[in-house]
Amino acid sequence: MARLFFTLLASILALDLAAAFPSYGSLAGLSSRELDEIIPTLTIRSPPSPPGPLNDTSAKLVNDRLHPWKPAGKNDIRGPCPGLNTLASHGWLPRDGIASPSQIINAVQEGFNMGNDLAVFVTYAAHLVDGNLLTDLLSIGGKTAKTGPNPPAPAIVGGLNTHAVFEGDASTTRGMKADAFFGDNHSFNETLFDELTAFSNKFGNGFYNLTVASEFRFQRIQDSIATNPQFSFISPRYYTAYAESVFPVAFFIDGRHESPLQLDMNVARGFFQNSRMPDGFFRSNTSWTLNLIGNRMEDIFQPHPIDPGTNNGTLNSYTVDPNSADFSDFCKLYTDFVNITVRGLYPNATGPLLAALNKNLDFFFGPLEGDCEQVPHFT
Ligand code: HEM
Ligand SMILES: *[C@@H]1O[C@H](CO)[C@@H](O)[C@H](O)[C@H]1NC(C)=O
Ligand SMILES: *[C@@H]1O[C@H](CO)[C@@H](O)[C@H](O)[C@H]1NC(C)=O
Ligand SMILES: *[C@@H]1O[C@H](CO)[C@@H](O)[C@H](O)[C@H]1NC(C)=O
Ligand SMILES: *[C@@H]1O[C@H](CO)[C@@H](O)[C@H](O)[C@H]1NC(C)=O
Ligand SMILES: *[C@@H]1O[C@H](CO)[C@@H](O)[C@H](O)[C@H]1NC(C)=O
Ligand SMILES: *[C@@H]1O[C@H](CO)[C@@H](O)[C@H](O)[C@H]1NC(C)=O
Ligand SMILES: *[C@@H]1O[C@H](CO)[C@@H](O)[C@H](O)[C@H]1NC(C)=O
Ligand SMILES: CC(=O)N[C@H]1CO[C@H](CO)[C@@H](O)[C@@H]1O
Repeated sequence: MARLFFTLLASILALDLAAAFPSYGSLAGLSSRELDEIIPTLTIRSPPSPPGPLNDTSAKLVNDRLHPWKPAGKNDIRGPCPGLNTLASHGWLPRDGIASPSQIINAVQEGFNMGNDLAVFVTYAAHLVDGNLLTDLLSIGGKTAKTGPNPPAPAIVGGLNTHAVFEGDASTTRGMKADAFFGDNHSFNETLFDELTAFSNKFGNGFYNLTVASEFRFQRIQDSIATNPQFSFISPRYYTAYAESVFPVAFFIDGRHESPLQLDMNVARGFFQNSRMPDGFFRSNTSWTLNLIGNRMEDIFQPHPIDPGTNNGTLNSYTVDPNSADFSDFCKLYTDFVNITVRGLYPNATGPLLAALNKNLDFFFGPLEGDCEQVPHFT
């Protein structure tokens, strides 16, 4: 009797777990038992090859009649990225914030003129750690608490808020002190935005430019070293932090007025706080490739070079981590991301999951073909 009861209970809980599992939830870190319960409930979609580059990369109206801003509805997901939030709130991405990698690549290219190599690389990096590789779906935010018995650590099913893998410490405008240690990590923070404005006044004559970006990035790192005992600033976060400091000058400036590269702070607020393009906004006139963004990252890094490292559990204990990839070796960013980050999330993948993993790893490698050596497929 008791046994029957527990068997019934277990199957109800299992059903609940599977039924509650969203199509965009990441399967990373789940046990084989959990995978056996969840995978049969998913509609598997074999991922298409990523879209190619735009044919026409000139500036054009992107806040147009077909892409009006609308506030996010109560079930619409938004996350830590003002670029993707804005694309969703203008309908360049599905307004609910759930998309396939191909949809994201098309949207960042069409809406902001992100270069194809950068779009493919960043999108598959995010998808590999935060997306569902079997349904080919990813959410742009909304960490979903895992329900059901024995929630594994991490008790999350993905989305771009998944801390420390893709999203990370020392953000520009997000989160209290913007580090996970302090709790909230993705909502817009007025105090931080005001600090950014003060830096723009001090170093950019009221605008955000690469000088402001450099000074503010440096200040955010110093602040984290002094206030967050667990501050971690190693690859891949090391790279994304500098890249994200460039993105506002690359993508939030109207493509008709890109010289000099300076961003009006009211326009910046629209994107960061309201996920909103200015009326009549034209996308950049430049296709921002990995190389172009990389050069501007150098501009931000050079005035205040800091090597990747971590605090060791106490304040002001920042220690360089010689094992982390840095700007001198871009291929190591790729190799460690695959061999350490992704492998760590999927240590035992088999069957369709393993096949999907390897296929997405191929897509992720695409932009580096010819420059780096591909890591062998997982087996
Ligand atoms: C191509 C796919 C993209 C993905 C997967 C992505 C993902 C992310 C993630 C996870 C973060 C949070 C990192 C953190 O601060 O902890 C972020 C931040 C950011 N993203 Fe994106 N992003 C993408 C494209 C873009 C585009 C096209 C833009 C600009 C139009 C953009 C602008 C930014 C900015 C400015 C931040 C920093 C926000 C802040 O620190 O306050 N991103 N992105
Ligand atoms: C992967 O397999 C190893 C060895 O069998 C096991 O110790 C580990 O818990 C498994 N990891 C996951 C996430 O299932
Ligand atoms: C670009 O042009 C090629 C050849 O004309 C065409 O096949 C392709 O669909 C175009 N791509 C886009 C995104 O319009
Ligand atoms: C915003 O960040 C500031 C400075 O880090 C912090 O003191 C404040 O509590 C944060 N506000 C919210 C609403 O998280
Ligand atoms: C940023 O703006 C300030 C003030 O106008 C200017 O001195 C500085 O050279 C600008 N930086 C860049 C990289 O254009
Ligand atoms: C974009 O606009 C800037 C400033 O007007 C100009 O210097 C640059 O040559 C343009 N780039 C392209 C690709 O048209
Ligand atoms: C952490 O670093 C500080 C300062 O460098 C050092 O005094 C301390 O012993 C280190 N603590 C640990 C646990 O390594
Ligand atoms: C990555 O891992 C694979 C499989 O363990 C190994 O063969 C390869 O040498 C590793 N690559 C690097 C650069 O560490
Ligand atoms: C790790 C962490 O701090 N996560 C927090 C990120 O922000 C969300 C939404 O505010 C919180 O619910 C998480 O606890």
